[in-house]
Amino acid sequence: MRTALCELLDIEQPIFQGGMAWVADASLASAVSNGGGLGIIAAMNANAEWLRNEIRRARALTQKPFGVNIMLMSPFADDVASVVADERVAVVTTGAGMPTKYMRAWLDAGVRVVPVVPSVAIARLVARSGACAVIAEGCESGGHVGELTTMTLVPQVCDAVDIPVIAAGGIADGRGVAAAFMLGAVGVQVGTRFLVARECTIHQNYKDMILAAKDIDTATAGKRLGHPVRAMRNAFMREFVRREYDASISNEELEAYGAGALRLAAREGDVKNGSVMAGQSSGLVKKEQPAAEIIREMMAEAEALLKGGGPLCG
Ligand code: TUI
Repeated sequence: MRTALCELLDIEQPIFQGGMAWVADASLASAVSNGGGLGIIAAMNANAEWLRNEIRRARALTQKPFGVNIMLMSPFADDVASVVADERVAVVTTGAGMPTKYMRAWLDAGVRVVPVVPSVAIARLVARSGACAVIAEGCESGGHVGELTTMTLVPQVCDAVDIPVIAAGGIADGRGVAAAFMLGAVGVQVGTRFLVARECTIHQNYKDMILAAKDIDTATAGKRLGHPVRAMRNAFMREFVRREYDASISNEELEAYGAGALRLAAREGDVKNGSVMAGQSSGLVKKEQPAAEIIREMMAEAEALLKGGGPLCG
């Protein structure tokens, strides 16, 4: 299913893999790119050397374009932003803030900039400062989320900007892809379903928790700190929420309690005491599959629906 996004970024299918911290490394990103989508390495809180190494590893594993995601709250954001320009990565996506101060350097290096936006106002700002597309991410997503749902955010962002819009949040099968196109998006970003891609190197316990999830098994916490995060409900989440509502605990103490929790779950497999970030679509994710198969399946389902195979088209 080719759209304007495929022409813009030289990809075969209009599907981005979300830039998930401690998850999205060269292994997953190259598998998604080899499957025809846009694989993305998450720079997360890693330093410049780690990112440069992952970029080189991805280049050895795929000839196709791939991207890097910069988490703008990272203490290494300046350093990893420079690596993206130096290495002339095809695409950079950004999250958890405004990428304004890096735009000039990226555009001068020929890097295409695709920020994640949680609102119309931020979409307008990044479009004016040189973004070639935006990812409108609804609060169904895993990790750090805004207020609006995908259903309401995507069409409002489409109306507000002249650049292509990619929908994210809650999309894990062909029905979600078809719905995103109906809302005006020309591409989708998928995180949760790629957590269980065969080439995703996270701990099996994390994958198993996603595969067993029901619709209501995720929740958000951390609003008090200004950055609510969606993750699976578990012992860590319950304790985090208890501390969040305890006025005797400072914000610094609460931040400290959350630090390292995602790594603990994703790399060490402690899915009780770690943060198992995942989206509301976890309940739709049923089996571990190669990334290329996930892409093929989602896009074939979407294409069939968009050609008139929906429940009202009998
Ligand atoms: O960034 C994400 N998802 C993430 S980042 C992350 S790591 C983290 N760890 C602890 C606390 C917070 C984050 C885990 N998941 N998604 C993209 C995203 N960007 N969602 C929301 C935004 C966003 C929010 C505000 C983008 C721009 C923005 O600008 C306004 C501002 O105030 O800067």
